[in-house]
Amino acid sequence: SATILAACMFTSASAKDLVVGFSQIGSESGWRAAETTVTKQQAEKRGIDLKFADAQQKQENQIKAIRSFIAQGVDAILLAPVVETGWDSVLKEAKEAKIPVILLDRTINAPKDLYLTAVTSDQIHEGKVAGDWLVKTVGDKKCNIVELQGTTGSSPAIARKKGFEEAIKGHDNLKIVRSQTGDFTRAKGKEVMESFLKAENGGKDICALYAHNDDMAVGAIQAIKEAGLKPGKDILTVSIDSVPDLFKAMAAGEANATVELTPNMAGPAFDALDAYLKTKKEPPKWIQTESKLYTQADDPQKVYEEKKGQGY
Ligand code: GZL
Repeated sequence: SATILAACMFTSASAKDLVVGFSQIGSESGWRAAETTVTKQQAEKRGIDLKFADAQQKQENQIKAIRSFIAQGVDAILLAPVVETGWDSVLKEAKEAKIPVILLDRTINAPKDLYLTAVTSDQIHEGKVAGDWLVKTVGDKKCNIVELQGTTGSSPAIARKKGFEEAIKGHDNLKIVRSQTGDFTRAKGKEVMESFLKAENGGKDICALYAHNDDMAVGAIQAIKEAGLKPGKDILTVSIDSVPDLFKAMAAGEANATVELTPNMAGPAFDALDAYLKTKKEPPKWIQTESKLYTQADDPQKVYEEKKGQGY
């Protein structure tokens, strides 16, 4: 009857009444692709109408996307900021339009009143966990380290470098001999690792690789094998994200350690948004996600299978 039809229309309309714009960096890594998948799943589950924009890792595309979301009059904006700086003016426009902005997985250098909250890991801690593992693993043996940095100017690249250096400070047998950005991608990680190997006596002088994400480590592992060395044995590897392909390498003895980063930043973000829209009470400025170390002792094959179901 008309009443039932009206009721159905009302419920479906209210279920879809929250419209959220998501300015995503791109799909530079397996982790980033999983974050996109999980964010879409979380929106679907909550009946949120998600407007998705992929910036191909360019800040100007993210700024354009935010402006378009403002013009559309969305209820909220999710932003995974490719770099830390350059956001003030566009976020002021969102604030003037009374559209709350939530940061996902990276932070920015901007006044805190320009965003509602940031859902991220503690990226200094991630670097420290990685460094502490290497310190413990090499003992007092001389260990020359090469470092593949994340995207230049991004909060994870800055923080993960800082945390790792804190961990190895005071252990003079550990030294970072080469450090360069691989832009968080497999291809660039492989290319830069090839140059490190050439520059370091074919890799014979390299004891360990620290990569700011697993995708660069996976690319570097390929380069190490092509140079005739055994990754995981001749050159130890430690990286961050805990994506399935890193566990595949670990199960083959070709990778040693990874620090987990959940791809589900959107769940806590949507929960905080929901509470804020209902109560108008601001959430804390930082919602921290956990970091866990995995090594070859943690049944990597089993973890690989489990990870395949988590958006990867
Ligand atoms: C970290 C996130 C990083 C991942 C990379 O929170 O921003 O970006 O570690 C991704 O895989 O490129």
